[in-house]
Amino acid sequence: MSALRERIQERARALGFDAVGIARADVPLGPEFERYVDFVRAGRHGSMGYLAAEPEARRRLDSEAILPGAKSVICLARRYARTPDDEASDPPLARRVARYARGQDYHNFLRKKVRALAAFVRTLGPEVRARPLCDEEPLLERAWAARAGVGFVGKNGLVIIPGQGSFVLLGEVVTTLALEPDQPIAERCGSCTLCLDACPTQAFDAPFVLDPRRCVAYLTIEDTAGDRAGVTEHLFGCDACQSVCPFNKTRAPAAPKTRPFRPLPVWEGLGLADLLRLDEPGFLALTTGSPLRRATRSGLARSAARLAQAEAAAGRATDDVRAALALGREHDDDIVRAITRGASDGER
Ligand code: B12
Ligand code: SF4
Ligand code: SF4
Repeated sequence: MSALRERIQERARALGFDAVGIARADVPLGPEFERYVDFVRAGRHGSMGYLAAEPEARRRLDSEAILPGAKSVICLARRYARTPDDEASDPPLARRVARYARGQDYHNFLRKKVRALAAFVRTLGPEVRARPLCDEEPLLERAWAARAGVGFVGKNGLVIIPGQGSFVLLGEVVTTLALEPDQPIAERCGSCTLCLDACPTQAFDAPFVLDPRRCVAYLTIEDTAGDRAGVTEHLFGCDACQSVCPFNKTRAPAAPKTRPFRPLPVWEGLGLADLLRLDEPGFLALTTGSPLRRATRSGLARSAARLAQAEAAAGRATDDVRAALALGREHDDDIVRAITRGASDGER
């Protein structure tokens, strides 16, 4: 069994994964699932209705929804932190976007790698089944990664890998192959509360307990019907609770490893007004291959309008901000119009 483990770990690293851990898939989650149940009961999923669906799949991986007969889950992490030198040249508007989303949509290339590992696992025994998973299936990826010892869940709710940080994306291969599991690692936050204090919208009800309905990532990505009240600095997603974390002060990987996460060429020279000028074909062209597609055209326009409003209120009404506010007042989305009509042009 340990020879198989080593071969899997070796292949995962060759595919570019930075951490690999194995957990038993035939033992359901316990307290982690109870937390999920509390989460849904409290309505914390907000408009993310999919989070409340298929609860059984979130408890166990050897279910109909994931993989009947599953014995092991291979949990994978891929880093996306870039060096400060590399980030220094990011276009201004791209800096208002969470680091994971400035470049290519990670789902496309990460899924290919998770699929490649699943294909390899299938060769390791007769009739071995293996299912690749990455982000979209109804499972608690962080809870499984923590059980597999990939890292620990920090007070900011993110999986942190000691020595590598939390700027990582997770994926899994669930398989019928029985593999020796890894041990979970202890939580190491200690008395630190930097992430809780840095959250711009006070989205944590308690350490480890996030209310997504107040999280900038929810407000700017998932809540496509909302008006983004309270968002002042972010266009899409947020990194505040990770940027301050001491575990992220570790050296970032250099290019080419992080190349897919460098801002796409479309960011060059792009301003807020450009986002408020987009028609549907323009939005589709701008967001080709980018995670920003998820925000929708009106959602992105609302975030741009909030940014323009906040910049003007702070006395930073550049030509771009003024043009964005003017375009917003004529926008076809009523919430964009409402945000920008209430904004002054910032002349002080
Ligand atoms: C929906 C979702 C969101 C929502 C809701 C997040 C939430 N907290 O529920 C929103 C849009 C807000 C969001 C934001 C972000 N997300 Co998100 N998101 C997801 C998704 C699709 C489902 C999460 C889910 O099931 N939530 C329900 C709750 C109950 O589960 P959970 O948050 O995973 O919490 C578990 C553990 O944290 C742990 N836990 C919870 N409380 C406690 C308490 C203690 C004491 C302990 C020890 C453990 C513990 O147990 C919980 C389950 O029992 C996952 C992918 C997936 N399928 O898992 C990605 C995922 C969690 N997101 C990810 C990322 C990168 C982000 C952002 C950083 C993006 C950004 N830069 O803007 C932010 C981070 C916000 C934050 N501080 O958590 C990564 C996280 C990688 C990592 N290192 O952990 C994931 C895993 C996607 C991926 N495949 O890589 N996300
Ligand atoms: S991503 Fe931003 S808004 Fe969301 S919990 Fe972290 S710091 Fe708060
Ligand atoms: S900032 Fe501090 S409390 Fe928050 S996750 Fe990092 S170590 Fe833990």
